[in-house]
Formats: sequence, C-alpha cells, structure tokens
Amino acid sequence: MAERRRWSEEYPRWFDWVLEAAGVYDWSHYPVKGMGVWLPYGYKIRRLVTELIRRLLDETGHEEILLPLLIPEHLMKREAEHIKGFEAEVYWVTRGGLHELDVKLALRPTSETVVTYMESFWLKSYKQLPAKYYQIVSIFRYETKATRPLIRLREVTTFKEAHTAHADFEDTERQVLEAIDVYKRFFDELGIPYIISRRPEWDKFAGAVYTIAFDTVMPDGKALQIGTVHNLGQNFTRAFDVKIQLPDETLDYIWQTSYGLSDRVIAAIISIHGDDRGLVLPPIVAPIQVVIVPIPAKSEEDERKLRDYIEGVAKELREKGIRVHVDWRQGVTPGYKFYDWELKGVPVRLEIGPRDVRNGTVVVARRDTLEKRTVKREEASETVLRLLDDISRSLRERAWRWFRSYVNRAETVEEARRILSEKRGIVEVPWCGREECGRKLEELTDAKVLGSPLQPPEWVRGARCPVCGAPAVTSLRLAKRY
Ligand code: 5CA
Ligand code: ZN
Repeated sequence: MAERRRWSEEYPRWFDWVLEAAGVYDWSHYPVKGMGVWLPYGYKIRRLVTELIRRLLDETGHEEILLPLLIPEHLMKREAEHIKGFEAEVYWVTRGGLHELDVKLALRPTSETVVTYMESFWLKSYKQLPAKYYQIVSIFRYETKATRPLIRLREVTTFKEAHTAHADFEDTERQVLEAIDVYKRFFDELGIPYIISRRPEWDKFAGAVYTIAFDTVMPDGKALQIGTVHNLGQNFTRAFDVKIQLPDETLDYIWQTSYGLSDRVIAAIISIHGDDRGLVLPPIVAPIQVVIVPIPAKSEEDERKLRDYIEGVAKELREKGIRVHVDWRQGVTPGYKFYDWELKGVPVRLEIGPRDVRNGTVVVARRDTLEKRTVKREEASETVLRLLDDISRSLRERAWRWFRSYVNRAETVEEARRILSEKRGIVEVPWCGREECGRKLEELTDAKVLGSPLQPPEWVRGARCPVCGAPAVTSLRLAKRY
C-alpha cells in the first residue's frame, strides 16, 4: 500500500495514494504502461458516472450503439487531417494467430472513421436527420507524454463518444450548443467547475472544423481538459463520399459533429472534491450514500435491540431510494470503520449505539465538513435526505469558489508569466487573434493555450495584445496543462 499523502500539499502523489487506498483503481501492477484495473469500489463509481451521462444523452434523443474495436487501415487513413493527427498514437494489429494480416487493423483511437463509413449505408435522406449516436467503450492511444492514472491513459476505458449527422451547417451549430448544454448539466450534477473555450486552430481535433473544450483546474493548479465538442463540417463525409438526399432532391455531403468524455471526469471528481482524509464523493456517484456504523452493546439483549433498531433505520432509508450500507464487520473498532468510510468518501455516516436506542436518537456525521450532530430517530430519513442535497450543493459551490480563484486576468506578458509560474491556474490576456502572437505567448509564459471564450468578452474592449500591441479582438486563456 502506498504511503498516505496530503491532498493540500502534494496533490499528484495524493491522487496515486487515494486511488489505491480507497480501492478505486490499481495503477501500479499491470505490466502494460498506461493501463490500469478498475477495482470493485471504483467500478461502482464509474458505473454511476456512466449511468448519469447515459441518462442525459438518452433524454436528449441520442441512441446508444456499439461499433467494432478494429478499424481497417484504409478506413483509418481515408481522412487526411485525421490520420495526420493520430498517426503517432495508433496501435496496429498486424497478425492473426500465425498469419500476417493482409489488411492492418487499428485499435480505435476514436470512431469518426467507422461511424462515417457506416452512415453511408444507414443514411439516405434528410428525413432521417439529425441522427445522434453514442457509445461508451475502450479506446487506445499510444500516448507519448507521461501517462497518469485516469488522466492520461493508453487504454481509455470509459470513453464516451457521441457522433451526430445533419442536413446542413446550421444544424451542426445547433448540435454543438446542445452538446455543450448536456455537458454543462453533467458537470454541474457532479459539482465539477469548468471553463468553456474555443480551441485555437493549432490545437483543434484532427479532422475538425473547430473544437470547443471544457477545462477544469486540478488541485496543483494545472488545467485538465475534461470534455470536447467538435464541429466536423463535411470533412469526413467528403473523404468517405457520404451523401444524402435533400428536400429539393439534390445530393449533398452529410454534416457532422462529435463529442467526448473520458475517465478524466472521474479523476476530476476525485481530485477536486477530495481532502487529506481521502475521497469526498458527491452523493449522485457515491456507491454508498449512507453508512451506518453500529457502536457495540455490552449485553446480548442490548445487542439484539440495537440490531433491530439499526435495521429499521436502514430499511426506512432504502425505501426513500438511498444507497445504504450497514457495517456489521466484527473484530474492527468503530473508530477504524469511521476512518475507512471517510477514506472511501461516503457522504453521510450514521453512528448508532445502545444509548441512541434508549434515547430514540441517531448521530449524523457529514463527510464534507466532518460536522456531527444528534437527531431524533423519527427525523433520521428526512435529515439524511436534506443532508445529501446540501452536500451536493455545498461541494459544487466550494469547488466553484476555489476554481474562480484560479482564473485570473493579466494585461502584460510579465504578469501572465508570474501568475502562471507562482500560482498556476488559468490566465486570460487580451489577444489580437493572430496565431503568431498566441504561439509567442505560449513560449514567453511557458504555458499552453486553452483558447478563447465563445463570445469576445467585454473587458478586452480598448485593451491591446501584450505581444504586438494591436487592438484586442478577444481574450486568450493560458494554463499549465496536463
Ligand atoms: N472523437 C472525438 C470526440 S469523442 C475525440 O476523440 N475527442 S478527444 O480526442 O478530444 O477526446 C475526448 C476527450 O477524451 C478529451 O476531451 C479528453 O478529456 C479525453 N482524453 C483524450 N485522451 C485521453 C487519454 N489518453 N486518457 C484519458 N482521457 C483522454
Ligand atoms: Zn498580437
């Protein structure tokens, strides 16, 4: 077991520690770099996260499909920009058993090429559009930057990719906004703060017309891209010659978008809400929302009464739809159990002992603030329900307050550089809009560009580009990035 680490002082190592100590993810043992194992408790968190995104996508008319993992070389290479961007990251299968394959097969790094190819068989008329598909699968990328658990994987196991098809450009623009809205609701439910930027031309998805990204800030002040939405225009459908019949009976290439999330979302939940004691899970993705820790009784009769009392409370909570676990483990002290469930981030703990049975009470402790109080037995389930709501809200608010303190403005290169090296986080500067100046800013601040807000912000009016001195047309966001 890795040594215990403090969230507040040594975040990257805290993250490795907590994944293992809380039983989320085993990163250290599997003998292939960039690939880890989801452990039982982590898998349950993962399942709740995927259930949430499934619900949001299903509600907005997306349909789940499942595409093959292997992509033949001629499909993978059809769209020139796409393969140029992914070339260095693709794993290839070249043998089948004892035979050299005639056609090399790529392990999908993403599925635009497969979807577009299949759409040529499925979609014939504008009447079938928009078509909105998604899948939640593993993808493989031979990442060359240092791999990190859940953050930079070579097998991304929780890749949620959506692919949509449209009759015209306007409809893709509408779809991009819908996708942004779905992702906002997703991150809001999880209490993960974000900033939405249009990535600069030199950092868009390979094959896209433009890319919109969601970034958050991790506890060490580095920005993490946690979701992306791409307008693909007709780039893929031209390359694959996928045309559709329009209302006026003419033919045109289909218009597309795609958008994705990954295991990084789970890394963000864990990192942003956690503390020195371990995980602090938002109730919506907590496998156990309430744990009941019995305080042992001295006599057998008291023990029996305690058991009935606790099972009664647990049953009532379960009937309200709450995920409850009673920790009846023998041979470990209540203190040890407290420690254990705090490490696992269970939002609410009830402590119930013989004294509570006599007094008709329960002790309620919340994981986020560690506050504890005694309430009447009859008020237990109402109190817990209110508390779960309160924890969700206060985790979200706390995370946003913290995040906002990491988004700062600078007027000069020197100031931007100072903030980025001392405090990190995200720095916004006025920008003339020229790539040359954007790249110069990256170089001078030793940071990476996140892009610009979707609308030019008010505050840049009258300001000047800190590199060339020309009037600013928008702002540019910079950060040290994962
Ligand atoms: N086909 C599009 C949309 S699904 C696509 O692949 N977009 S992407 O390349 O930007 O990936 C989507 C998201 O996956 C990214 O925003 C990022 O949050 C996450 N991601 C990308 N690479 C990795 C990786 N190696 N490990 C973990 N997450 C990753
Ligand atoms: Zn400039």
